Formats: sequence, structure tokens, C-alpha cells
Amino acid sequence: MNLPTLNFLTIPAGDSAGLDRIINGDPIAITFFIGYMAMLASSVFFFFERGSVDPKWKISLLVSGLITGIAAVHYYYMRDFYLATGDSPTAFRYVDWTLTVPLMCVEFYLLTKPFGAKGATLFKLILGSAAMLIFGFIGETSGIDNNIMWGILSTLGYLYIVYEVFAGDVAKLTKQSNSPALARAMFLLKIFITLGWSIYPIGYMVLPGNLLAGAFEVSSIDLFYNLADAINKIGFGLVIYSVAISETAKARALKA
Ligand SMILES: *C/C=C(C)/C=C/C=C(C)/C=C/C1=C(C)CCCC1(C)C
Repeated sequence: MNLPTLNFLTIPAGDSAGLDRIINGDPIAITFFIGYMAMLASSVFFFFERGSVDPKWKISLLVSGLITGIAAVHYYYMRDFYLATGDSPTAFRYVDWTLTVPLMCVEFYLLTKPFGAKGATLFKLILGSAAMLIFGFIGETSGIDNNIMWGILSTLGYLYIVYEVFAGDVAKLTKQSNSPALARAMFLLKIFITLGWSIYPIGYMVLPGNLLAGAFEVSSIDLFYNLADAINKIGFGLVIYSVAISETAKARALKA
């Protein structure tokens, strides 16, 4: 008797061409894959841990979970796009950043709000991010000739955010607050926005015609971006989480 062949167990050629890349060690495909898992797991973690912190920290943890959750969805699509085309998923990348970078600005706002942050502080941070991302996107998509110039303009937006956090509204409110918890959170978040965020412009410089072109393969731009996203989105959330947990413990010890 002839048994029917189990066709549903064989991966169609089109699919396996892509999935092979993950299994056979294409580092970019692997970082998209792991990035997706890490972002998803982080969201689950932040959402569940909302239950362990004082009410005033719950929105911050919710926003942390949204940041990694939005990234997880984008990584799912970016991984597929990369496997199908071998190209950088630039448009998905910038949609992701356009949603998640302003939410990181919201985190700064939420941390400083109990000490007097106004909507204007948030607005300034978001304005800096918008400039950074719009100029960056134009630079990545407009070709070889002007990407250095657009990169410089984008960097000005980035430096403006750094200024606000180190010397502008955010810094002033942190100082006025006399809160050791806020000071500790800001100390760590400053490391993220200077060292962690600076990985992105380094990745950008790999573009053809830019300063590091030739030192790396063009495709390694996604290696830089994926690494930076994991550090910054998950790390940022963990900093806020650890401050929230220790402040909650302190508040409960006082009450007891
Ligand atoms: C979750 C995503 C984050 C935190 C993305 C941050 C992106 C940047 C800091 C990008 C910065 C850029 C420059 C400073 C110049 C070159 C163009 C960019 C957009 C890569």
C-alpha cells in the first residue's frame, strides 16, 4: 500500500531559503530573530511587573512595555523583510523609531512630572527626536551624495535631546527634586542616551559615501541598529523598573 507523502512537513522552497539564513549563521538574520524574542519577552515582563510597584510607577512600566512591544512587532516584520529581500528594512525601522523614541521622551517626562515637569518639556524632547528621525530617514533614503549632510542635521536633533537631559529642563527638575531615586535613574538614563544612543549614528556611518563606508559591509548597519535597540529599549525599561521596585520597597517599609 502506498502511503501519501506528508507534504505539510516539508518547508516550501521559498520559505526555507529565508529560514536557512537564521540556522546557517547569517548574523543579521540571527539578531533580527533574537531581537524579536527579547523585545517580546521584555514586554511580558514589564506588563506583569506593573502589579508589583506602587501606583505612581505603573504608567512608567506600561510605557516601557509599550516601547518593547511596538519594537517586537516591527522586528517580526523587519526579520521577514530582511529574509525575503536581503535588504535593510529602512521604512519599518523608522516607523518603529518614530513611535518608540517619543515614548522614551515620555519616560523622561513621567519621571520628572511629580517634580514639576510641564508639557513644554515633553514637547521640546519630542521636537528634538522628530528632527533627528526625519533628517536621518532622508539621509538613509536619499542616496550617496548627501547622507553626511543629513546625518549632521540629524545629529543636531540628537544633541538637543542630550542638552535637555544634561543641562536643560530635565536636568533642572532633577536637581530641584532633591530625590535620590530620580537622581539615580537620571544618572543611568544619561549613560543610555550618550553611550547607548551613539551606536545609531555609528551604524549610519556605514552607509555608502559616509565616513565608515568600506570599514564594514553595508548590511552591517542592521547589526548596529539591532544591538543598539536591544541595549536601549530593554535597558531603559530595566532602569525604570529597578528604580520603581526599590522606591516601592522603601515606601512600603515606611508604612509598615
Ligand atoms: C528605540 C530606538 C531608539 C532609541 C533610536 C534612536 C535613534 C537614534 C539616536 C538615531 C540617531 C541618528 C543620528 C544621531 C545621526 C544619523 C541618523 C540617525 C537617525 C541614525
